[in-house]
Amino acid sequence: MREVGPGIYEVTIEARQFAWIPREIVLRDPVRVTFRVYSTDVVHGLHIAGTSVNVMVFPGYVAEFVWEPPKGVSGETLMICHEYCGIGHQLMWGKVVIERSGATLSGGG
Ligand SMILES: [Cu+2]
Repeated sequence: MREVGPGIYEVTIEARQFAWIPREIVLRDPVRVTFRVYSTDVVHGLHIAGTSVNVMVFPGYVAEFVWEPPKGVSGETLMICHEYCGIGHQLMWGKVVIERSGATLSGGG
């Protein structure tokens, strides 16, 4: 993961039975996040709970998409696998942490 500009992130995630690598992603005041997700084994599905992020991850392809987290989104959430990928599927989760430097959140936007 790298921050290429203020709030502009590029995140590469490896999916494999039964983990996301890295397991935790911390984004400070994210504006635009470009994800590149690939699988080293079978089909997986990436969903970041409570957000619109939901993408299939096929071996041999890179799933690339841009996410602009709404300003009201902050704190910790899970990234889970939503495509059954084997007997350890339910163990396949990670964490996304969004830190906001603003003093107040209106809850909107
Ligand atoms: Cu899975």
